[in-house]
Amino acid sequence: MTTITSPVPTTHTSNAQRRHRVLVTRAIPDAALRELEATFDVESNQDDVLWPVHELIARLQGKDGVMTNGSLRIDAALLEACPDLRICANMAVGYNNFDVEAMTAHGVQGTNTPDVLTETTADFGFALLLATARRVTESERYLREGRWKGWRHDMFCGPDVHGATLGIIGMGRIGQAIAQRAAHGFGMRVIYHNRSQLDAATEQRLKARWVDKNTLLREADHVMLVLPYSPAAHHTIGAAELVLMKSTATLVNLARGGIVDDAALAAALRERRIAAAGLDVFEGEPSVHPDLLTVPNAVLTPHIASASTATRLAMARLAARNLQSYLLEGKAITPVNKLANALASHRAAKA
Ligand code: 8YV
Repeated sequence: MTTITSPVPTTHTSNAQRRHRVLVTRAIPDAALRELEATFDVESNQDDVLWPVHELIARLQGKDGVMTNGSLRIDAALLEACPDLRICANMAVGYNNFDVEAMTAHGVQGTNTPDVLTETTADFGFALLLATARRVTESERYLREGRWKGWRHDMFCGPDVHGATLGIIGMGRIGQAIAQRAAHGFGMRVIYHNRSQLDAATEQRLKARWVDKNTLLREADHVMLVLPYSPAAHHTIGAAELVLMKSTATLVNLARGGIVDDAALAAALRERRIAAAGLDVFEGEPSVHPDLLTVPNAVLTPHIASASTATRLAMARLAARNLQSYLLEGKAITPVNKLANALASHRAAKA
């Protein structure tokens, strides 16, 4: 059920006239919702109804802030239609759902949830890597289907993870947390590709070496994608890149749908041009390319890399704190855009 809590006067509001109004577009952990309700008049959606855009826009009228998730597009058209909006707090570290330029032009602050999900997401990177290389889900299906008749020396053999070469594309916080696990937990050789090279001390700590993308694809036994989505990152891995990979290699995509050309990947998997893939994100999700659903050598999960109970709560709390800090004190905790003059000119234009 959608609820609108009744207005309660608070000393927090700067003009002390009214409590700020906030829309939470999807269900969030109850504890985070209670924290928001202590400060704001909150319209929530704990039944997790997917609102069409016109309904979302209607609900945003009179709202100062909105908590979004990574699949809700915030663009110029929506901002035009919601002139009261001052902040969009994404409950996600990725914010490719934001048209940041349009938000800045409209004087709307954007925020995300970095750091709180780094370790949980890196854990999941390893879960997918191990499941993919060691054929965990494929062999489980075989067992459940009653096809297991006894031991064979080559049953579900796959490549080793320990001691292998891991190629990480995207060496931000999550990439570094994966490198840490790889080098220190699994004795892997880590090579990485990133726009900027890490400083020497960090490279040494992570035992990681920068290489160009093609070298990474040729040398890696396992390739892990953790770069943010941008138009420039679209199809970072397509047919041409898959050709460079070893036939025994695996590919893990933890990043965003669209970074991999899913059709090209499905063809490479079907033809065994690479050994296997582990995918948590998909082009056009929640739809999944039909060919990926039928190849046996793909481990497919529904965008759950950050889904530990504690981390999802931490993400919601950070998004809530961003709303509170910005609306009550004028300063976001983890901003993704700088408003500066844009905010002033927007306010002037509205006055
Ligand atoms: C989110 C994610 O669960 O943080 C991100 O960027 O991809 C996930 O942790 C997802 O975006 C839903 O908001």
